[in-house]
Amino acid sequence: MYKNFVLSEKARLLFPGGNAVPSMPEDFEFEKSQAAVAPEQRVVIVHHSASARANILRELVAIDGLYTVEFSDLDELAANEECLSPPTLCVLVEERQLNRLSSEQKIQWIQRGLPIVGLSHGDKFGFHEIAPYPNDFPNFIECINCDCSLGLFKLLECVNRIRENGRHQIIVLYPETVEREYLVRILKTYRFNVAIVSSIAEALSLLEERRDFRIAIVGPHLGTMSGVELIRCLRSIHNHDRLAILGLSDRGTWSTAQRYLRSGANDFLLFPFSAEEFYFRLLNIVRTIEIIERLTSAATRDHLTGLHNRRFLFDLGSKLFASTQRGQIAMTAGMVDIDHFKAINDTFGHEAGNDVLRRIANILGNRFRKTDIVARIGGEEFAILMVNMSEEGMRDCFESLRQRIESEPFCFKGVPVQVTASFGVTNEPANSLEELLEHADRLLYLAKNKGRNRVEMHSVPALSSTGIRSMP
Ligand code: GH3
Ligand code: MG
Repeated sequence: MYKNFVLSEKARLLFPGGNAVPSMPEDFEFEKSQAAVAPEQRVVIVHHSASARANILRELVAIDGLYTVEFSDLDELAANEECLSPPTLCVLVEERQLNRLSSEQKIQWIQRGLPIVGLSHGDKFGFHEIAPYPNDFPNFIECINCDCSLGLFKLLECVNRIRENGRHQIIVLYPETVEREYLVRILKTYRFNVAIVSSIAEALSLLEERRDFRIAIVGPHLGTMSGVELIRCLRSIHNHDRLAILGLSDRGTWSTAQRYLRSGANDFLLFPFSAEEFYFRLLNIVRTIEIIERLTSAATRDHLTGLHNRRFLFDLGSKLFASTQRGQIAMTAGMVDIDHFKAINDTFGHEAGNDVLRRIANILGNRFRKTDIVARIGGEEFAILMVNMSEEGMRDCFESLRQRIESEPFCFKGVPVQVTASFGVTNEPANSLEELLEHADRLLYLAKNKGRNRVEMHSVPALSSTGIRSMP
C-alpha cells in the first residue's frame, strides 16, 4: 500500500534541513541556484499491528519526499521484491520478527545492504542501552521503542538522518584491507556515498573536480605515504570549512591520535572500534558540515528565491572581475528589473508578488551556466555576471530571456496576468565591478524610458579572441 505525504508546518520547524531548502556549497562554487529535486524515497514498515503502523505513519509525515509501504510480516515483504531495492531507503521491522530470522535469512539481508531499524516495546526513553550492532547482522542499525512519543520522535530523527546521509560524499584513502571493507560496509549501510581512491593524487583531483566531497577518511597509510603525511597533504590545499578529515589507524601508541589531530584531522579513531562508535564520530563531522552549509547558504543566498544575494554577487563577482582583467577577457553584466511590479502587489497582493519573484528567479536560474553568477540584488531587481560572451551571444541570451519571461503564464485570482521585464546589458570596459554594474543599470533605465519589456545593450568587441562563447 503506497501513501504520499506533504510536509507539515510542524515538521518544517522540526526539520528545516529535511525540507526542500537548498543546501548549497560555499564560496567559489557558482552553483545553479535551484536545488535539484531529490527523487522520492520509500520507507518500508513491517509490523503485525495496524495501529502501531498507523502511529509510525503519522510521524513519518514530517519527512518530505518519503512514501511508505506497509507489511504485516517479513514473509509478505519478501514476496514484494521491488520493495527490497532502491528507492527503498530503509526498513522498519518489529524486533521480534527480526529475532526469528535464521542465519541464512540474515545473510540475505546483509547482501541486500538495506538499513534495518528494529521496532521494540517497553523502554520509556525510546532507545536501548545495548548497541544493536551484532557482528553477524551489521544492517541492523538501531532499535527503537515506538510505544512512546520520545521513541517515535527518535524514529523520525533516525529515518531523516539516513535520508540526509545520502547527500554526503565521502572519499576513502585506505589500503585494501579487511578494515577498509568493514568501513565501507558501514558507510554504505548508512547510505553515505563512497569513493575509494588508491593514491593521494587521485584524491586531490577528485576533490578538485567534485566540491560535494567534503569528508575524507584517512587510514594508516596509502602507497608510500603515512596517514599523517596524507592528512598534511590534504590540509595544505583544503581547509576545515572545505574538507573534514576522520583519521583511522590500526596501530599506534599514546601519541598517534595527537599526531593525526595536529596534522589537521577533525577526529581520530584507533582500531578496534565498534561500528556504532565509528558512526557517531562520523555523525559529529557530518553535522558540522551541515551547519557550515546552512550558514553559508543563509549568508550568500536570497531566502525568497534561492538565488545568490547581493553580498555574494559583490564578493565573488569582484574576484571574477579581477581575474578577467588579468586575462584581458571581457565580463558581461546584465541588470534585470520586473516591469510595473508594484501594480502586481497592489492588485493581487504581496504573496502574488512573491510568486512572480520566485518564478522569474527560477527562469533566470535555469538559463545560465554554472560559472555565471545570477543574483537577486533588490526587491524585483536581478543581476547577472558572465565572462567570454560574444556580442551575438549576449543579444541572443538576453532577448530570449525577455521573451521567456513575457510568455510565462501567470494567473492570479482567476485573472491571467502578463509579466514583463526590462534589461540593461553591457561588456564595456570598467575599472571595477561596481562601475560595470552602473553601466548596466544606466542601460536598464534607458530600457524603462523607451517603454519597458526590452533589452538595451552596449557591446564592445571582445578583448580576447580565445574561448568566446555563445549561450547554449
Ligand atoms: P518599474 O516598471 O519602473 O520597475 O516599476 P515597478 O512597479 O516595478 O517598480 P517600483 O520600484 O515602483 O516598485 C517595486 C515594488 O516591489 C515596491 C515594493 O513594495 C515591491 N517589493 C520589493 N520587495 C518585494 C518582495 O520581496 N516581495 C514583494 N511581493 N514585493 C516586493
Ligand atoms: Mg520594477
